[in-house]
Amino acid sequence: MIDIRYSPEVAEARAAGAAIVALESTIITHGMPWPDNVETARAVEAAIREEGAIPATIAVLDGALHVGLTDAELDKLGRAEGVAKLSRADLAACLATGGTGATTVAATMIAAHAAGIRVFATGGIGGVHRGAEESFDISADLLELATTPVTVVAAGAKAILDLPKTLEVLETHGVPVIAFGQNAFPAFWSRDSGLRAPLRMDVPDQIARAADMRAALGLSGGQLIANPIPEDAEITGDVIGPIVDAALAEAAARHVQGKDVTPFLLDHIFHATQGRSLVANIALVLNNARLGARIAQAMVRTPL
Ligand code: PSU
Ligand code: MN
Repeated sequence: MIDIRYSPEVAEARAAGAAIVALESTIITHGMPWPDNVETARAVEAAIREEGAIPATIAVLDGALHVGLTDAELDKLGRAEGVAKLSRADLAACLATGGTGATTVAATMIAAHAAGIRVFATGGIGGVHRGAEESFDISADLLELATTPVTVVAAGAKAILDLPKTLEVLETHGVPVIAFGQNAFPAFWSRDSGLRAPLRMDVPDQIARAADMRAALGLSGGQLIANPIPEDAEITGDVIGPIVDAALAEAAARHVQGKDVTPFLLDHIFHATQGRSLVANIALVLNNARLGARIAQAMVRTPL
């Protein structure tokens, strides 16, 4: 059995059977610059509490798997440089060697499941990168969604990815992709990717029931809830599209590869938009956290 370090708040919530929403830490260490990263992480936790659930930010600190970070731990992680980015392939090795690392969507799902947490809110998931037919770069997040029974709330996937291929891979692996409150699959900064989402639901209760039905059917894996960015924070495709293309060209020119691709692109787009991409990013993460809290409560009301 893995020794999980629960924060006092999360330990209390577990004992009380309260609704808990997991949060990833790669978004803190690799997704946003300091100090916006720590401020956003705190605001996201506060939004979950406001909605009546308890946040559990997940990370590996000095070889221990933490579910729920104290204020001091969150601050230290947010300021740290060169923190490892942990996906399914790296999590166990980091724990075994006493390392420190931030969890991606895939690793956060694994840890949340180990802690009995069924809902996880984030910004965007990894997916099939553009040019994957050459690079084979497909995020482990997609296979994790096919394997681990956690409902992940995200604002779709970024236009830095190949969205049609991302949806195809999810379909192949039997992952339900459920747009919340609209028909279109959202594209992170934009509400509409131009692609139709395979499924749609309009109330958190249905999402909770769908998770229960998967479990009852003995289906492995989770579900992806694609929650569009709030209208007032949206950056439409015609504005962000050319910026994304320029970022991709720069990444190719510098031969950025593997794990470094997503953080490189995010940083490039942040500078190219004079920070507007970050403002949108913060708004959508908050929005996803609130929906995650509502789904977690629906799951607790009528547990499996
Ligand atoms: N997409 C975003 N923001 C992020 C990430 C993805 O819009 O911060 C992070 C998440 O932690 C995600 C990871 O799980 O990048 C995917 O990385 P990769 O493509 O290397 O699997
Ligand atoms: Mn990759």
